[in-house]
Amino acid sequence: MGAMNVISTSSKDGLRAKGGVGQSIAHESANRHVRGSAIYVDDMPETEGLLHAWVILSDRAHAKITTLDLSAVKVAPGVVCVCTADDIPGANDVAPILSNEPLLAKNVVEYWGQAISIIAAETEAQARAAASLAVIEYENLPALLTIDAALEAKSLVIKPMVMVRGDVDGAFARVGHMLEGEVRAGGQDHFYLETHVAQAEPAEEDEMRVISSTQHPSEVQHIVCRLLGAPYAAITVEVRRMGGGFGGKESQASQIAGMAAVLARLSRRPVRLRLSRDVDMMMTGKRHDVLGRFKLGFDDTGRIEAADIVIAIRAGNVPDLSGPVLQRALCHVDNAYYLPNVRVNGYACKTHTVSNTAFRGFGGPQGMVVAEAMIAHVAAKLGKTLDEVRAVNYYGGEGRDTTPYGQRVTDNNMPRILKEVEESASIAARREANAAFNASSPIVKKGLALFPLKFGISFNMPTLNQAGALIHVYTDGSVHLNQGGTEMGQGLYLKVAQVVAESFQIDIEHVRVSSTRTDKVPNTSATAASAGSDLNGMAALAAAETIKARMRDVAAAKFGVAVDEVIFANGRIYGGQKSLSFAELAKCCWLERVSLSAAGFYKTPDIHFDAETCTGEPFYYFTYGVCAAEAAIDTLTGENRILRADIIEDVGASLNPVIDIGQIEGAFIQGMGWLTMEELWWDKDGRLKTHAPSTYKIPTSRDIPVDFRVKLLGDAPNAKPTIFRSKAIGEPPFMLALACFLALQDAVASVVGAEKALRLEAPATPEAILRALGRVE
Ligand code: MTE
Ligand code: LUZ
Ligand code: MOS
Repeated sequence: MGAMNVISTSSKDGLRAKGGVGQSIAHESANRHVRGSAIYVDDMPETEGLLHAWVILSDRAHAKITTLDLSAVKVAPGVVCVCTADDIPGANDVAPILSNEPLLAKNVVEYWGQAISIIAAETEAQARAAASLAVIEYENLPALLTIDAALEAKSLVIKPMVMVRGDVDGAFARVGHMLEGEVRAGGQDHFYLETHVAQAEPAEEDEMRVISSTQHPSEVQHIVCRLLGAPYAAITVEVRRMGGGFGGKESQASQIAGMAAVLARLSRRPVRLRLSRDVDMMMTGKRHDVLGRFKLGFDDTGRIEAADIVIAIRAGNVPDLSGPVLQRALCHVDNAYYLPNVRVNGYACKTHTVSNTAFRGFGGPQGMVVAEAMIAHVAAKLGKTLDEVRAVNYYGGEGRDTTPYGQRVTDNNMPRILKEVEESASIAARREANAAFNASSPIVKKGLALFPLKFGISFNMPTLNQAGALIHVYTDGSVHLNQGGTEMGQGLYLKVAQVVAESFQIDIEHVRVSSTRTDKVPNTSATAASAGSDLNGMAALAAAETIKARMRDVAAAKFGVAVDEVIFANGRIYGGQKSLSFAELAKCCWLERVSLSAAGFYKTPDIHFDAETCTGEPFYYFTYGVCAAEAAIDTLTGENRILRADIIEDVGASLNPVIDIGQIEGAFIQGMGWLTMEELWWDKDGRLKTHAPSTYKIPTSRDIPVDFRVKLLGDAPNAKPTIFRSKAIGEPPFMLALACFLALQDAVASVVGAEKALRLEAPATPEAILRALGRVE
């Protein structure tokens, strides 16, 4: 490990290998994405005997199943296999962390859209038609649908969480001002372009190959084995790419793969299951909606001395990942602010709705919604701006650098980023211009707001911060790279290939990244927590350096020079006056019987966390970013637009700037969707009514800020020795969209004043804006 941290880019005569780290290269599948030749699971040619699966869903939120009559289903045309909970060969349990989270409901259903039975038929149309013939009768049970109802009933999926630092009650007794407030933000569907899909192919005996659209092949492997009662070594899970995951395929892909695998086992035929958009939206979980309540004590400047906070998230029917999600919400309720005396009580509410799950930010966005509401409430109360209140609360200065969970904030880039955004986005001048505009514009009103982001990088369960890679160098100099991370569009395969190209100093065309497979790199973590390139990049570097050291020895002997005189540069290996191409040296190694294959492993150093007490240093480092957003609202219709957004994001020394900028743009727009337009709506019986794009509005190209300026923070290598000093990028910029919400709130405030504008709830749909304006009930 030690040696790897000091690796620098080697070059000779100023020449660099094409496609090493730091270069802006297009996504490895960009051409295939555009041409439509990138192969997703449902694009695979249909093999002989392939069956298609469908799912029978509950149409009650909470009920006893009194009759389950599948006799008509079983004899329907084309049907080969029908499976209920009782037919599952192993355990009926898909829980990722805990246990008792059924694949198929047995006796009782706990949400509208829960799977009760699965069917395999010769064609998808036959499977769907058969599903509609099921006769199911229920006896309704009382359903808890909302956070409020669950809190009242003390219905939780896991025990409450508490995080405390300092003397909260003592601090309240001392402060000059107090207030109480509340904030809510809705959930969000992942709306990946590719819905959940998997194909299971039985082989000899208990062996099976499962191709799954998953962020977590190892967990799919484990859960398929649990459902089938098979050892892990019998099942191989493979994923080439996902058409988006966004957290939705972290734990829940195992349900879909599990269904395909169970049907494949029972029918002894290959089975494909691809959910339709409607079924995907009804049957699988989303971002947790959140309720925050806080009591704050602060001084005349707005500096917060005491905070007593409740964060409640809607978990749905089972725990799934709600524990770690809530944990991350608690660990981000400080955002960029020092809270000297703070108590946070966290509740993961059990409701009779679909189990919510990981979604970009993983509780961080929910925590920050509460953080920013606290700032906004203090500002409104004191008649100050958000920025004035933030200024006295930021981390930094004597004794003000420790988070509520006890981790010190060392690498604080916030002051620098803030200053750069304030200047480059001409904040002061634009505020004045907006005030003038609002004074003369009776209907359209503008708002402007900044949002500062601090986000902790690493899985908050320390164990998960490990990764592996496997590299083969062939005798023609081409390189086969396999690593534990999955590709969901974020460019991980490319970034890791760049790392390997950099290490070997070969052009990136020579590095081939193959599908992620559990039989090549075992026991992997999900590709999540934005840590994909941090973890797998390091593991791949370790593997490459192992092979490189062997090649170096061979080259030194061949050239008759010392080992440290051998230089890998620009596709060649030099020593003394001699040189060989990378391919020639690979061939020499083979002739000398030197292995050209190696596995690499990495674990993040230094991190630790006690989930019971919510203390420790869970994050290897923090990322920072600032967004300044300007919005306009139509006060008659409530419609809104984001006119301009200026972003500077800290990605350390970027592995690939163009990919990182793409991640920022995509994440930001996705965050905008969450906070300004995407609305999940359940009826009083707990039935999701927004399960298709006709009723669920996600941002389109026309919703992009009219003027959109994204920059990477310059000259800011990670203070920690991460892979080539880069920083994670996948999730953090999602939260920058909070600037849009705050800008809309600012526009509302120009009409009704700052205190009443606090009524605005996320998503800030036209209806929500009209409600905040007091124009509708
Ligand atoms: N980008 C694309 N195009 N598609 C995705 O599904 N998922 C996001 C982010 N960026 C996602 C994406 C989420 S939730 C995470 S955690 C990271 O990518 C995971 O990949 P990384 O760790 O390699 O950044
Ligand atoms: N922790 C985290 C997790 O910070 N991010 C994740 O995606 C995650 N997934 C599972 C368990 N803990
Ligand atoms: Mo991302 S929510 O950590 O998959």
